[in-house]
Amino acid sequence: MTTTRTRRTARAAGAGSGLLAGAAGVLAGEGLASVLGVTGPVVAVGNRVVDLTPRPVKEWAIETFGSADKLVLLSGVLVVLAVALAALGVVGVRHRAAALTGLTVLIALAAAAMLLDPAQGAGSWEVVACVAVMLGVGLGGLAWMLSSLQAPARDTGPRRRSVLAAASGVAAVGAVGAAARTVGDRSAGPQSLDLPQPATSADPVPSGVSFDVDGLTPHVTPTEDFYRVDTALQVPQVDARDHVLRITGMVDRPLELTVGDLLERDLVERRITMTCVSNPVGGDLLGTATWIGIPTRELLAGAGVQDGADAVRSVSTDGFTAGTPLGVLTDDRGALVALGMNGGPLPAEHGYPVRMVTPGLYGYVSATKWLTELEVTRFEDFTAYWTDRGYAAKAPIKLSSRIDVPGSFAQLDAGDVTVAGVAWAQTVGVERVEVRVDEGEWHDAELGVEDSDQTWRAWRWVWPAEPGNHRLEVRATDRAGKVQTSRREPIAPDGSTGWHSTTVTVS
Ligand SMILES: Nc1nc2c(c(=O)[nH]1)N[C@H]1C(S)=C(S)[C@@H](COP(=O)(O)O)O[C@H]1N2
Ligand SMILES: [Mo]
Repeated sequence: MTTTRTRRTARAAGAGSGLLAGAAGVLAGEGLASVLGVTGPVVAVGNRVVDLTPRPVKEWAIETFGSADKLVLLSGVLVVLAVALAALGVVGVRHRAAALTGLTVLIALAAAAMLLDPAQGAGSWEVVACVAVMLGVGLGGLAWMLSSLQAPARDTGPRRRSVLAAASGVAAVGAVGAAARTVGDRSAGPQSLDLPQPATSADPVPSGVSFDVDGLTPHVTPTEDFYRVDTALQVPQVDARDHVLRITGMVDRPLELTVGDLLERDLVERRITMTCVSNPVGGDLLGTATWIGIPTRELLAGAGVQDGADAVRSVSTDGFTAGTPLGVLTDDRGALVALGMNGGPLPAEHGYPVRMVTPGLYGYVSATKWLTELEVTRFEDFTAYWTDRGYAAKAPIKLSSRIDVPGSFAQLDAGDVTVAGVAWAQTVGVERVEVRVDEGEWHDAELGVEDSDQTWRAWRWVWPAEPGNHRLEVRATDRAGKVQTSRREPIAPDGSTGWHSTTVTVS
């Protein structure tokens, strides 16, 4: 055996030892974390990376990877971790102390990420226990593996056996961690509650609200198709049995309401179209659901709002915060603290057990999910999750419209083609929708029967299509007489503008 070959083998064995011991440490930490119900080290590190990522990079990631962005990020964290562990193992073949110190530093970083996770109070004993386990398994495993590699090589038989013994011991501990994680994930609290019938039901959906056109967005979005926007890498799993909503700040009587307290009140049901500020022109980050909840203003009145307040800062279990104008939560638009969606309890993804739904404002300033606190305050006294990242403090939804059919680059036959879509101007109402072809004159579209000014409105127009390539454009006018602007604005700081268009080929 040449020396280079021996060295290469030693390096590979070192890298393998680092990976194996590190993986066992991470799995042990993940396993214990999931049994104890706290955020595990990998997701905690991912969450801190998200928090620290500058806005342009975040926007690029969302545009490039779409809803796979979180998977890409977690994979990135795992790849970086694997490379670091392998490198530590290689170093450890010759400098054991250096490798063990390096691993301690990695675990300390994970510990910091876990302690900073808003889902678990800093200094929680659960985090300390996970860190202890990671240190024990990771450092112990690496030391064991490295010393078995360094055992005198006079006889390769016993040495191979001791390496194998160490490797299988470390792997076994990792497997126990992985198993614990699976069990821990399954034993999360029940994800449902008994939602009573609302005392006030929503008006039935008027007939004629939509058109029978293939590809046209349905008036009420099925829950499983409803868009989702979360900053947290993992959907928070909240146990409704010990969830509390606090109403605090500039109030006469701070309140602490359990989910049971909330369910005992008279519930109302309202259809509301929610919209995300990140919806690009023509995008689908909006949806309509039937929400069941308590009027936000009743809860605030119960606490007694004091003079001088102009905002409500809402807080989520996951550390997300939003700032909503107090007036919007107390006027007649019907803002809700919601417990139900489309007839059932809120799904975990949409804020179980309780969230805000506020007509007329983009979600990031009005729709906090997994809601724990409504703090009555003043805009000048706080900032919130997205305002800290360059978005506007006040963000009413902008008048907008979208062509659902025909889709971009559709190949159509000449003759009558139905063009259809939705338009929205929440709390104002859509008065008119127009379509034009190749920048010709505008044609009035037929409007669906209005549900309410809080929901989108369907429209259609029959186009006598002639052969060629054509561009269709849409614009809406709201009930106040405002015509949707053609000016293209970006998503940040307060929502995109511009006309949606699609290009089609007719033959
Ligand atoms: N806790 C928490 N609440 C949140 C968010 C979030 O990331 N975390 N996203 C907000 C944004 S930007 C929008 S548009 C809506 C989306 O709600 P949905 O995911 O139920 O569609 O929730 C809002 N509430
Ligand atoms: Mo959003």
